[in-house]
Amino acid sequence: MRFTGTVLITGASAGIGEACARAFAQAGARLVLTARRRERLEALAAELAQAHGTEAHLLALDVRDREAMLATLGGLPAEWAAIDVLVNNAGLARGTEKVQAGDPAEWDEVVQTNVNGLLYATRALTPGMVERGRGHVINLGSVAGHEVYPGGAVYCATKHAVGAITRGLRMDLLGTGVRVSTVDPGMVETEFSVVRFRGDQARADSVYRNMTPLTPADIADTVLWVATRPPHVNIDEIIIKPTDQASATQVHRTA
Ligand code: NDP
Ligand code: 8X3
Repeated sequence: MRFTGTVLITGASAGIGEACARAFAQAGARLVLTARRRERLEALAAELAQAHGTEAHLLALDVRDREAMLATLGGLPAEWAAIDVLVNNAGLARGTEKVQAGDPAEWDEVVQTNVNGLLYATRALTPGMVERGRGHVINLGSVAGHEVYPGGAVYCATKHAVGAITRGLRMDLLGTGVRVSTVDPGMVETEFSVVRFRGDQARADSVYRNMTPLTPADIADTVLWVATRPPHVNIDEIIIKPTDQASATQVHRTA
C-alpha cells in the first residue's frame, strides 16, 4: 500500500504507535511523531530515515498537557502543518482494581490520557483539515469500548468515550470531506500490560501466556488500510481480535 501524505501519530515511541510509524514510513509517508520519550522517537526516526528515506518531525509531548498540545500541534511549522492523517493512539490502563479500591490519581492519568489527550490533538488538527477539505482522524479504541470486564471500569469507560467521540466527531465533520474512523483491537502484545501492571513484567507476560496475541504490526497494517481507502470511503470502525480471543474475558490457551 502506498501513502505519500503527512501522518501525525501520538504515542509513537512504543507498541502500536511505533508500528504505525513503521507501516506509514514503508508506504512512503512523512511523519510527525509524538510521545514523552524523545530518545525513543529519535532512534525510530533515524532507523526509518535509513530504511525508507523517511522525513520526520519529532515532538516530545505529554498528551495530557492541554496548553502544550494546543499550542504545539496548532502551531506546527509550515512544512509540517498540513496533516493528512491523525492517529490518536497514545493511551494506557492502570491496574485491575475494583472501583471501591481504585487509586483516583491513576484514574485521572488514564482518563486525561485516553480521552482529554485525544480531544486536544483532534481540536488542534481538525480545523486545518476542514480548511483543506480533506483529512482523516483514526482513533485507537479497543474491545474495551464495546465490552466491560471486572476490574476494567475506568479503562473501559475511556474506550467507550473514544467510541462516542468517534461517532460524534463524524457527525460534526459531515460535509467537510474529513474522515473519522476507529480501530478497536483485542489483545496486542506491547508494553501495554507492563504499564498496566506498573512494571511487573512477569504479570504482564502471563496475560499472553499459551495463546497467540495480535502484534503491533497487525494493527498498523489495519490502520494503514483504513487510511488508504478512496476518499469517498469512510471505514467507521473495525474490531480486530486474536483468533484465540472471543471476548474481553474469553481467551483460548493451550495449557
Ligand atoms: P504501549 O504502552 O506499548 O504504548 C503506549 C504509547 O502511548 C507509548 O508510545 C507512550 O509513549 C504513549 N503515551 C502514554 N501516555 C502518554 C502521555 N501522557 N503523553 C504522550 N504519550 C503517551 O501501548 P499500546 O501500543 O498497546 O497502546 C496504544 C493504544 O492502543 C492505546 O490507546 C491502547 O489503549 C490501545 N489498545 C491497546 C491494546 C493492547 O492490547 N495492547 C488493545 C486495544 C487498544 P511515552 O511513554 O513515551 O509517552
Ligand atoms: C486493551 C485490551 O482487553 O486489556 O484495550 O482491555 S483489554
